[in-house]
Amino acid sequence: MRSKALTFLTAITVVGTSFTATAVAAPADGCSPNYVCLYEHADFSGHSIVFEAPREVPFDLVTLVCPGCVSSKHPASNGRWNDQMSSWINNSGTTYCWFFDEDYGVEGHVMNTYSAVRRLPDRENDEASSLGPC
Ligand SMILES: [Ca+2]
Repeated sequence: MRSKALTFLTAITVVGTSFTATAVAAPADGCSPNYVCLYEHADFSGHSIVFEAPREVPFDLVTLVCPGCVSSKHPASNGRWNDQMSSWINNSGTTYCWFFDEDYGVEGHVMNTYSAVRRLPDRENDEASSLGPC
């Protein structure tokens, strides 16, 4: 599993060219070196938002707008990054953690260096509200 993720990251670093810290339209086809990339949908699809590591902000997903983002689990979060993340890539040397609640609250989940999750389990899908180095 880990080797597959690393192989994937190697492949996508060649094509990754987005360096913005704002939401961008699909398709999100890569995550540049030294960036953490969050995706609205599984398989690194839908809207995406990227953060350069190890920057601390903006990690409060509750306040970040995501025009067009739709959460089937939490409709009240439509249009924001709160409760949207379904897949992620950490293409940096910094370990991050994402949390169910804002301000790094409730149930942290480790996002290891140079790794990716293509599809969060149902229980964790559309739940991330904050993240940061950990
Ligand atoms: Ca989602």
